[in-house]
Amino acid sequence: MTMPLFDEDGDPAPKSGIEWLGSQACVLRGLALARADALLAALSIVSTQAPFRHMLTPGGVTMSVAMSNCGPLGWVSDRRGYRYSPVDPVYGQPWPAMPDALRVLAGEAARQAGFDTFEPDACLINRYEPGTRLSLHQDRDEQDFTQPIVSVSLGMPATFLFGGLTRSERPARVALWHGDVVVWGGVDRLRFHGVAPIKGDAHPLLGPVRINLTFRRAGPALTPPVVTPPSAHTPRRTAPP
Ligand code: MD3
Ligand code: FE
Repeated sequence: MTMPLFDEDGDPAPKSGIEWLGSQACVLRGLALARADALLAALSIVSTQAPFRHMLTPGGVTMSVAMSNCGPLGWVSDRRGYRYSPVDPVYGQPWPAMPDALRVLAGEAARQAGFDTFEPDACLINRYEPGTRLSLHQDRDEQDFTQPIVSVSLGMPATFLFGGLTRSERPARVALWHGDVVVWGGVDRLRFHGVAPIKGDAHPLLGPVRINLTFRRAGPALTPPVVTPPSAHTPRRTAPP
């Protein structure tokens, strides 16, 4: 038995499996597909509590990608710069909690890519409309570059630009479809990357929209508590006789 490459309408069959983009970067084709309904339901609740907004760049330009966040920290941009904040600046309230369905998917994806423990404290939610793009950049606002980044694509497809460690290196183009999950870490963590302008037909489930979830460890690394051994000069309390 072989898998048909096209369905009865002539559409290509969804891909599955793992594709390596770098030695520590891969696409997990369709990993989120079976869970898309649950993810979208969770996102709809989050975006009622923290609606999508167009942030200002430090240069005063309105970003074409609309954003929201969930989890302990959220990525924000304004005239003062880029940073992670525990508070949604629109309401002065903490960001909504990270739904379990999202956290569990991010952990599974990281593990499949070879990162055994990933405990994200930030989930940035990007919303693209046709014509919207994200120019080439590095993600360097996080405290710990040893932690991977997990990204989940939903809705309209996108051409992801996967560059090198310098801006001048010409990026590879990788198509990302609804349900694809990408993991980047280790030596690939600081690669330049971006998203080409979104084009094509509206998505059957989401309409003319692409949603990308980016999970990160933005704050301090989770390190085991440091145990200080008793010093030789500290008098030791002995058990009473
Ligand atoms: C490649 N978002 O929000 S995460 C972003 O489709 C962002 O919205 C993309 O880039 C989007 O900053 C997808 C992609 C990503 C994150 C970190 C990387 C790609 C990376 C680190 C190294 C190489
Ligand atoms: Fe990025």
